[in-house]
Amino acid sequence: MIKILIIGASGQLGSVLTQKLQEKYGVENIIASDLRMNPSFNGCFEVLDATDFDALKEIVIKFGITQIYHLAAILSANGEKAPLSTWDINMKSLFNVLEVSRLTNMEKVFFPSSIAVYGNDAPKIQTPQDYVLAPSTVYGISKVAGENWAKYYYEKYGLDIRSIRYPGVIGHQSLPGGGTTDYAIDIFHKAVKNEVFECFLESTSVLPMIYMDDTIRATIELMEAPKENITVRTSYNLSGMSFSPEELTKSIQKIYPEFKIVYKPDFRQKIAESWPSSIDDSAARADWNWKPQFDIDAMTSIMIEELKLKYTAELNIN
Ligand code: VAH
Repeated sequence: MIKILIIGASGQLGSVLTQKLQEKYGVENIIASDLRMNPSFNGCFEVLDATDFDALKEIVIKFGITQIYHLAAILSANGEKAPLSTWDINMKSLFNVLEVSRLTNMEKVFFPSSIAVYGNDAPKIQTPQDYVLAPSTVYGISKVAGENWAKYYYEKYGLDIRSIRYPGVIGHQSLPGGGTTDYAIDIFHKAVKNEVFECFLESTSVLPMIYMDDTIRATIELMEAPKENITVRTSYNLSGMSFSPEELTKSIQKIYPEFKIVYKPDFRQKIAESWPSSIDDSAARADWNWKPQFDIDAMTSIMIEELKLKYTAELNIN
C-alpha cells in the first residue's frame, strides 16, 4: 500500500507534482501539506510546518505514510535576504524528514537539491556530477549539507532517500517564489500580456533550465527506478536545456515578433554568474534512463498557449 506525503504541496513544483501523483496513485493515497490551507485543493490537505518535528511525525503516523516528497525550502534569491533563517528552515525541515523517516521505517524519501550547489570554481560548461561543491548562496550551502546528510542516512540507516539537482524549473501553473531563474517564468506572463519585460539578469547569462513536465517525469522516474540502479546517493545532476535571456527572447519573438525586453541586472546577476551554464547529467541517463523531451521552442510554445488560456479565462471572469 502506497501513501505519499508531499511537503510544500502549494509551491511551484509541489502543486504540479501533487496532481501527477494523485493521477498515478489515486487521490486517496496522496496527502498534500503546506504552511497554509489550500481551500481549492482537490483531495486530502494538511496544514504542516515541517520545522515542527512532532507535527510531522503525527501526520506520518496518522495516515500511515510510506513515502515523503520534501519540497519545502527557501530558494536562492529570497534566501540571501535572511541567511540564518534560511539555513534554519531548510536544515531543520530536512532533519525532521530524515529522523521521522528513520523512526517510522519510511520506504522512500525524495529530497530536491539544485545546481546551486556549484560555485564559481566549477567548470561552467557540462559541469561534472562529481566536482568540488563551493556554493555562494545560503540556499546552495543548505543543499550541499542536505545532500551529505541524505547520503549519511542512506549509508548509516539504510534510508532510501533519492535526490535531483534541479536546474531552473519553468512552468505555467504558478508564479515563482524567490528564485534566481524566475525571470524565465515571468517573461512569458509579460509576453502574453503584450507588456515589455524587465529582466533582472544580463542578456548573455546562460543557465541550465528544464520545463515543468520534464521535471515531474524525471522526479517520478527516479523514485520508481529499482533501488539497485541508484549509484548516486548525494544528488543527481539533471538538465533539460540551457539558454540565456537573449536566446529565450528570440524564441518568444518567433510567436510574438513585437515582444520587447529591457535588461536591469540586480543582485541576482552575481548569483547566476556563480552557477553552471550547462550540466553533465550522464549519471542520471545511465542509472535511470533520463532523457529530456522539451527544448526551448517546445517549452515556449506550450507556455504561451497555456498562459493565453489562463489570461483569457481571467478576462472572461472579470
Ligand atoms: C532558484 N529556481 O533559482 C531555483 C533553482 C537552479 C535554480 O534552484 O533558486
